[in-house]
Amino acid sequence: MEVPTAASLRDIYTEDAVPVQAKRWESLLAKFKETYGKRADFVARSPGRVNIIGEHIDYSLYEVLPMAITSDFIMAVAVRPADEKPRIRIANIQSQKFPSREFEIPAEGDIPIDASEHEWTNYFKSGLRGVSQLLEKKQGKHFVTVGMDILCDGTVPSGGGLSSSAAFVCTSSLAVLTANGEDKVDKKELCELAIVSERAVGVNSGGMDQAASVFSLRGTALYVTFKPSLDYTAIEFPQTDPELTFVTAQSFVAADKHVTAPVCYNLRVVECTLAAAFLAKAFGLRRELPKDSSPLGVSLRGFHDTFFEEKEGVSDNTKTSVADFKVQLQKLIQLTEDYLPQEGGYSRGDICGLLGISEEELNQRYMSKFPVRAEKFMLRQRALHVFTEALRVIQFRELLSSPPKDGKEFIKSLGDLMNETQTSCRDVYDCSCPELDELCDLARAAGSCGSRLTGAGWGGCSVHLVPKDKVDAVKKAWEEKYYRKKFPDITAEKLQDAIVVSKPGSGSMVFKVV
Ligand code: NG1
Ligand code: MG
Repeated sequence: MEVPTAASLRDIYTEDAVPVQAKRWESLLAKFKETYGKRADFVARSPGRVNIIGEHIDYSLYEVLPMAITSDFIMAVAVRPADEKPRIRIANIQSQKFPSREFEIPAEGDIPIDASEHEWTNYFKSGLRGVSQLLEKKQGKHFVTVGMDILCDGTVPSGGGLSSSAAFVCTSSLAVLTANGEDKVDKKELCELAIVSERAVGVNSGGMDQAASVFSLRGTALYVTFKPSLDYTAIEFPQTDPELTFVTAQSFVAADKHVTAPVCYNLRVVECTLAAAFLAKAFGLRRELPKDSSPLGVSLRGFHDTFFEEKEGVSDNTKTSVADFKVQLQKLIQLTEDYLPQEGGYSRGDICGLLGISEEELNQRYMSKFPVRAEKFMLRQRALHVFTEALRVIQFRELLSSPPKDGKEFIKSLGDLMNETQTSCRDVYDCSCPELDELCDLARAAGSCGSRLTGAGWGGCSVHLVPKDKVDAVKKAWEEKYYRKKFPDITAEKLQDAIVVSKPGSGSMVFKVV
């Protein structure tokens, strides 16, 4: 499975989007020529995503269901002459916000990245570093990548919960691979590389965003699995009456992970990992939790599989039927309620006591890669969210593959699951915020069947399942009761960007400039 080379923009965008995109691509290439005095060799491209269901469970290695959106990151590239020291010149169409940079590729060692600084080119560097490491491994010797001149243009709003970061990192990785002659890029390899690379920017992220950005196929959502290894299935939306539409609405509360990671995202990753270690100990599992691809190397999914292996003799849980897997999750929800009873959370002392390790060891093992700040770790709540959300994803998928005859009933059942996710994110996982809750309430009152935050939360974006005949009413409610009230000076353009009816778009591609 290779990353396709697009022959025309019609391979990438839907017919209605082609005229606008054609202008944008032409202007990118013209600006490239103006900036560097030569033509670009190719353009690499990866989209943002909206997550339909399966929030904050990718890093616990449970299945998720995102889809790519049409907003994307495009990067025009020319390879620099081979007879000079390799250097990178990188610029952005939005030059005020993202100033041009230039740096040399070191002849030895890794590309330096200062994750403590919020610098836009870090996302490029993380892709560059990832590719160097991959090619080094493949060739068995230090690999110095070629020099590149680059011009970028991204339409995924940054800090807006639609994964501009993954779009940028996936595009960068693909561009560096292509520039270095790896033009038959394997999609899975690219995706795995982008997942690990993005962690160099300071967030202990899961793999959903990169999977959606790389693998998506136009017109379908993507069911992403992480066990036994990264994989995906394209999921079609059945035709219904009324038609299913997904609408996204920005809260305009910036969810800046660089500032909030130690008390938000990275802390949740630690809490889920600690919950896995705690439960394994509480149940007296004999085996160590298996090492896996999750950010800290052990996960709730690893605990889940080991538990049923030891207690019920299930030797390969990836072969378990969907019905039995659901029963397992229900059992785990019950057991979490019994074995993680402390509603007020667990202190470092509580956790060390059970795990039989010192606080120093606890910090070293779980909190040294990225620092987190917390007195109490909410293990019960985090595990409950993860297990219930994993169950909702399975139920959502079951509904899509065998929809009830009655269209209204179908949409309502899907929507109920999305609403339950929002409740769990708000009350149990604590990753919503008043503005996101308000957008959801307003949408439901105006006819949305399912409303929830999408992406990491704490601001950013929301997603809503709205029957087509209710879309205008929902938009109007947001405009009047949210946007105009909170931002009286909002421009028509910004308002237009805030609300988007999302159509599932296609994944990463390269466009050779001829
Ligand atoms: P955002 O913040 O929307 O990019 C993040 C993670 C995902 C996933 C979601 C929550 C990164 C790059 N992405 O998405 O892996 O965990 O939160 O479901 O950190
Ligand atoms: Mg992101």
